[in-house]
Amino acid sequence: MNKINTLAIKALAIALFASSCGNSNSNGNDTVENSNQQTETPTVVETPTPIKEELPIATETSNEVTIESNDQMKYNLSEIKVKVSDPVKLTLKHVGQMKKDVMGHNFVLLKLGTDVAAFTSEAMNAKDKDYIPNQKDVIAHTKVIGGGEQDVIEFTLPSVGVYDFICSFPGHAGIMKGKIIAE
Ligand SMILES: [Cu+2]
Repeated sequence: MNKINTLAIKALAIALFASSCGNSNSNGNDTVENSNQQTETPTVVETPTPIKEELPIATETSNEVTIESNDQMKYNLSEIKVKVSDPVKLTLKHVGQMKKDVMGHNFVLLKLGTDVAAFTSEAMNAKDKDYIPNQKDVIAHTKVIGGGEQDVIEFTLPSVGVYDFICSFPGHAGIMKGKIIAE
């Protein structure tokens, strides 16, 4: 009977040892699996750079303004803030190189309430008037200039408001437009 008991104890000990080994093995496996998961490279989501379509905006109120126009048919400002009732000195520069019969630009400031679309379409047929079809809708305007040229105008806005300005050279006003805010 003693021998049998001893064998039984040995068997039990082996079983316990084996099971404890098994536990440590499975723990080890778990650790390996975890480390595998950690080393997986995360999916990189590339966000495409948005195309900048908004024009830079003049934020400071100033009655001395320079606005640039270029060969890409653009002004560099879409919003100009000025002080109402004080004279405004505005310089239009053409920083491109193209000639004025191909890429001419002007700056036409329209009175409040003007139908900009109607004025623009009339201007297309007013080449003989430097693309200013009438004076009744216009507060002030530069002449049409080509690359390397500039023109300076002075005007005073009599009342607070948001005034439209455009380039009235044919086909330009859809892009070359903005607001003067008199405050
Ligand atoms: Cu233009």
